[in-house]
Amino acid sequence: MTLTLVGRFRRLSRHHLNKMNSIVIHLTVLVCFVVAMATPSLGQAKRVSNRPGRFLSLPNPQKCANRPKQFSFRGHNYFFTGHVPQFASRKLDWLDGRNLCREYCMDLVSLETQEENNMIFRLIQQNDVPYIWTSGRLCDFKGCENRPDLEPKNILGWFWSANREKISPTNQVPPSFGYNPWSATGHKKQRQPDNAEFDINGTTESCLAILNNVYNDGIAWHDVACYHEKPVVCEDSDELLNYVKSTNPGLRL
Ligand SMILES: *[C@@H]1O[C@H](CO)[C@@H](O)[C@H](O)[C@H]1NC(C)=O
Ligand SMILES: [Ca+2]
Repeated sequence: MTLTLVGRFRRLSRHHLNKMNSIVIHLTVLVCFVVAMATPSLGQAKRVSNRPGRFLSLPNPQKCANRPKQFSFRGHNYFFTGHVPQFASRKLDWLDGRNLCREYCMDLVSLETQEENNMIFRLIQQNDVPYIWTSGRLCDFKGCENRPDLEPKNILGWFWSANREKISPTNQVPPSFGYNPWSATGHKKQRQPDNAEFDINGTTESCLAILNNVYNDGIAWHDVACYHEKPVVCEDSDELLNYVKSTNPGLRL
């Protein structure tokens, strides 16, 4: 059963990756700085306008070698900021959350399978965590235009920024899942993603958070404006680990 699901997921991933070839090329370059740049252009500048241009952080080899490893899944290590003494009270906006993880050769968690999603839902439930950020991101920044394959954006425009893998159509049960992880309700009493804050004051809900029963809806995925501050779960980034490994021979990661 597990093997079947794994095989099915791998095939699917490859299929996705094929479809993703062009977006990967764009995103590899673009995600590196446009996501950072996109924040102000999405109307979220008010809260961060006193900060200079924001960019993705580079990994710190020492931090990578000593990164917190609280639990692991399929060869990746993870940590929850709430359980790291020095970060226990930290709440970060989405980009700062990515950057905290990235210094440790990690990135915000990506939830490509039900098994991994259940593991994170359990962490949230057992520790009564109100919400966390994931690496999920709406492709609504520069470089995402003229992409019929990403339309309509609210259904087909989501991806995991940590590895640039596409997220299944938001209105369907993802292939490796037995349920749709997006909440069936929210601020507008509609299925997520609902881009609700845009209707309130024009701020796009471009980032994927897991909320714990905020709308009496259990633990579920929501699109949320990226400036909100939340604790995060970091997950090993193969890309950053490989980069630090190749530039620091002998370093034990
Ligand atoms: C938009 O509305 C939300 C929810 O009321 C509020 O928290 C946020 O500060 C507002 N943003 C702006 C830019 O006015
Ligand atoms: Ca929402």
